[in-house]
Amino acid sequence: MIEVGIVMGSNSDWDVMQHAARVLKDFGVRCETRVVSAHRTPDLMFEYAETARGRGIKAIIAGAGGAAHLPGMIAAKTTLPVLGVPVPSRYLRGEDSLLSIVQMPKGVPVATFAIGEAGAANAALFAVSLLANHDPVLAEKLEVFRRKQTDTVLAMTLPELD
Ligand code: RP5
Repeated sequence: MIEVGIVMGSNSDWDVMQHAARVLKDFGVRCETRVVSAHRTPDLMFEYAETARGRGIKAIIAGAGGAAHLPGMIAAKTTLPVLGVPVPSRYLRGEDSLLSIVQMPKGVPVATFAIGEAGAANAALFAVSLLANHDPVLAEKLEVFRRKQTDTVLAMTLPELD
C-alpha cells in the first residue's frame, strides 16, 4: 500500500524532490510522486489533499519553489502531516520558498525542512520516523541507518598539513 505522497509544483522540482523518493525507496516505503501545482492546477491540489487519507496515505511531502503555496494549501485541506520542502528558486535561491512555506498561520501546521536536497531527504527521513512509530521493522531500519551514518563520520580523517 502506498503510504507517502510526494507532490511538487512542477517537474522542474524533481531534481530536488527525487531525493525524498530515493530515501523512501531505500527504506522500502512505498510512495507516489505527482506534479500538483497550487497555482496552475488548484482543483487537482484540493482533490489530492481531500482524497489522500482515504487512499491510505499517512504523510504528504510537498515541495515547491518561489511563491511556494503548495504545502500550506494542501495542509489547509487535510489533517494528514504535511512536510514542506522549499525548492531553490532561480532569483532568490529558495529563501522565498522557505519563507512561503514556514510562515503558516496558527492552526494549520506544515513541518518545514531545509532548502533543497537536504530538506527533501530529511522530509523523507521524517516520514519514515512517523511511520516507524507503528512499525518495528522500519524503526530498526532507521536505527541501522543512523548507526551507519555515525560510523561513517567516526571514520573520517583529515589531511595533514605540509
Ligand atoms: C513553482 O514554481 C514550482 O514549484 C517550481 O519550483 C517553480 C517554477 O516552476 P516552472 O516554471 O519550472 O514550471 O510552482
